[in-house]
Amino acid sequence: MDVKHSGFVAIIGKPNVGKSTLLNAVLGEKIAIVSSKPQTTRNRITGVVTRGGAQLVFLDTPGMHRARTKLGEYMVKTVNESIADVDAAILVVEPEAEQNPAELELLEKIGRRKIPAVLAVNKIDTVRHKEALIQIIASWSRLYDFAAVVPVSAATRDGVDLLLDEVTRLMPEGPQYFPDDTLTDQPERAVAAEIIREKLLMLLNDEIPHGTAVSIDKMHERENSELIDIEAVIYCEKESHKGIIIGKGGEMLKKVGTLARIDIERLIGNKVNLRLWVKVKDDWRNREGVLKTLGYD
Ligand SMILES: Nc1nc2c(ncn2[C@@H]2O[C@H](COP(=O)(O)OP(=O)(O)OP(=O)(O)O)[C@@H](O)[C@H]2O)c(=O)[nH]1
Ligand SMILES: [Mg+2]
Repeated sequence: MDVKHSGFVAIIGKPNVGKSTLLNAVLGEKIAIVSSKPQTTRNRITGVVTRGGAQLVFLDTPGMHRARTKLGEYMVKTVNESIADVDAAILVVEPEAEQNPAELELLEKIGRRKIPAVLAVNKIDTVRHKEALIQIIASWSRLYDFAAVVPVSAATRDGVDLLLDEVTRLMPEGPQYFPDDTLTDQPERAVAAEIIREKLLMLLNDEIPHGTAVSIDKMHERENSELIDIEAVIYCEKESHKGIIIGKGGEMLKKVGTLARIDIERLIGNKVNLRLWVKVKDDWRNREGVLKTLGYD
């Protein structure tokens, strides 16, 4: 394809507004994990769309928040670094007229850099009275000179193509950064680890999943077979959490493993033999060295 326009687009917003769901909707493929709990995304996730002579490189970012741990600081830094070198931003918000401090901080940051931005008012499938959107849009528009405002539902894909059109319009002339068929630059290992973390977020309550991290220690295709052996370690913060993650008779860990395996198989197109271990690493979210070995550096 003849790419003439291209650029990097940061997807930003407070936690849990649907940034990762939106990335997946834009790509038409699930590459970013999603959960109903805030602070799901920890790393910058890249997704590439190449169409109509343009290539857009989307950067899904962690939800902007006030960090309480070193991991939190790493996540906030990831947001700030993502904003630093993009051609455009999509600010994703709940269908609400109020802003929180993290959102105001994001607006201030993109404003200072004069980054063209599109406001995506997400979750409109939950808005009963569409007239309410007018007031919401007016409230946000007073705070920033958005290039466009698009009400969307990342969940149903309503408005997503329109959003894509608006963002494409903002792309400067530029080269093709990735081959036509590139979807993400994440290695399979990273995706597999994230899928396991998604299941932990889905199945466990409160702080426990937020205190977990997943490391893929082995990913190996068996000779003369399509089967891939994956060995992964789930790190958690306390001995008591370990017990809950494993569950009675290993039931919880089995559930996590089964759900993760199905998703990993779908993604890599091979049968997978997934083995999970659970280990305790005291207060790892505040230990620089451990964060590094877990890929948060
Ligand atoms: N009803 C509805 N729910 C949505 C929509 N988009 C996302 N959600 C839900 O909102 C929750 C958060 O979605 P995520 O995509 O993980 O949100 P995020 O902004 O990436 O969250 P962090 O990574 O924690 O910052 C999930 O339960 C999603 O299913 C939408 O358009 N409509
Ligand atoms: Mg996310």
